[in-house]
Order: sequence, then structure tokens, then C-alpha cells
Amino acid sequence: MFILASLTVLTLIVVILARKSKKILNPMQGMIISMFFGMNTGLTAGVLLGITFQGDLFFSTVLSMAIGMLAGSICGGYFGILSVLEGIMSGLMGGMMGAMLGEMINEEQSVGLIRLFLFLSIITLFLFVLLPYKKNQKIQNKIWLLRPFLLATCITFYFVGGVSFAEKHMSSISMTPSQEHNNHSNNVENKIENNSQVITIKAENTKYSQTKIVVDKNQTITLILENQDNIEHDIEMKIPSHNDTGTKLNHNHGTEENLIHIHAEPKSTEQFTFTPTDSGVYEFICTIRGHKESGMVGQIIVN
Ligand SMILES: [Cu+2]
Repeated sequence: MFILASLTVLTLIVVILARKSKKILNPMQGMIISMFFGMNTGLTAGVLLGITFQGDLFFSTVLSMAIGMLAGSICGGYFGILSVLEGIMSGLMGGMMGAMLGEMINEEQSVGLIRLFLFLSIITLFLFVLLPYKKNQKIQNKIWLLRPFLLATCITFYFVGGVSFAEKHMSSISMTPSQEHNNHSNNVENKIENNSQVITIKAENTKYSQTKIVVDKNQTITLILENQDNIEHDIEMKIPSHNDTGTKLNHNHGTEENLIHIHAEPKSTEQFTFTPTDSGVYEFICTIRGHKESGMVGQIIVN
């Protein structure tokens, strides 16, 4: 929300600046500003939406392309049709690439990228100040010299204040679910039968905490999926087994014979109890789109 609000405010400032300086900028400079702004706005929105709507790449791509195109075109609107085209196409490209990036990287990595792209978007403001110098020396006066310092100061305050505010807000949000999740996992552990071997796989940053599990044939296993991410994860595998009828849980069931599926919502823990009946090596994966590719795959070896 903070990022989207920043982009909106930034667009407004850019529009005002573009309107003010359309006379002192030649078409080429207008095009460069529109390109720069459209592309970086698209990238910022793209990474943000890509990570927020992970798993729905189509939606995040379309939305970020729209944001990038809108930003590029209204900025270009003051410099003529060429700049509008330049802005639209750059916004489209930035939004598309940003959304793909957001889809593929994890949350921690996205924070850095969003900051970088937002910073670049803000740099657009400096272009309005810097570009006219090169070709049109007449407009150079003392007021223009003051502005970069003023802008730099404002932006520094905005960044330091805004980002730390957003981070505080985010950590206060994520505190609550983890509290609940602790209580929940205690409940889960209470239900586990004494004779079963408990294996806990944590899902964090779109990775399983362990990808190689060795068990014995005919030993009852309680597999726990502890999802610490803000996105859903699951464990699915085909393994010759019989299910323990005593611990049927909601959502965790073999839809077909020997298919085990454990699905855990963000910040929650789910489990499934089963007994492997044949030795061999069996692969388990996360079936959420893109997760297997980013490393959510492992093996259960039954001796
Ligand atoms: Cu997953």
C-alpha cells in the first residue's frame, strides 16, 4: 500500500513537473523522461504485484502493465504523441518484466528490488531538473540550483521515514499470525499418536527445510508441514502406503490411492499420518505453480 501510494503521489508530481517544463524540454528529452518514468513505475508495480499475487502471473502482469502504461502515457502526454507512445511501451515492458520477477523471486529479495525501482522512479524528478541544462543554458538560474538539494533532502526523509514505518507496520501484522500458528502447532502435536515417527518439514522462503527423508518400511509416519511463509504451500507425493484412519484431517486426504497431499495455508501447520508399505525412492513436490521449479522438491527414501 505504501509503495502504491508513493507511486500515485509520484505520478502527480511528475505530471505537474511535466506540465511546467514542457516548454523548456525538447521532444527527445520528453521521450526520455516518459520512458524512464513509465519503465520504472511499471517495474516497481510489477515486482510488488508479482510477489503479492504469486501464483497468478496473468493477473499481476496485466495490472502492472496497465499501471506502467498509464504512468508513461500521462507523463508523455505533455510532450507529444511520440512521448506518449514511448511511455506506453516502456510501461508495458516494465510492468511485464517486473511481474515476472516478482513471481519468481522470494519476498525478501523483492523488498530490495522494489526499493531500487521505486528509487529509480523517484530519480525521474531529477531528470526534469538536469536535462534542460545540457541544451538550453538560458533557463539556468539560482532557483534551479537549489531544487536538487531540496529534492534530495525531501526524498531522503521520505525514504527513511516511510520505509521504516512500512516495516514496523508489516512486522506488527506478521506477529499476530505467528502467535496463532504456535498455538496451532501445539494442538497438532497433542494429536500425534505415540507409535508414529514424526517428521516435520518447514516451508520457508519457498524452500523445504529438508529435502531428503529416510524412513523404514511399515513404520507409521506423521508428516507435518509447517508453513512459515506468507504464501500457501503443500506437499504432494505418490507413495505405496496405507493411511491411518484415526487421524483424518480436513483438506489433507489422498484423493486417489497412494497419493498424499498436505496443504498448508500461510503461517499454518498441517499434518498427515500414513504408513509406507513398499521400499523405494519417492519424490515429493509443492504443487503451487512455480514452486517446484524454485526448489520445492524432495525425496522420501523408504528402506
Ligand atoms: Cu510451495
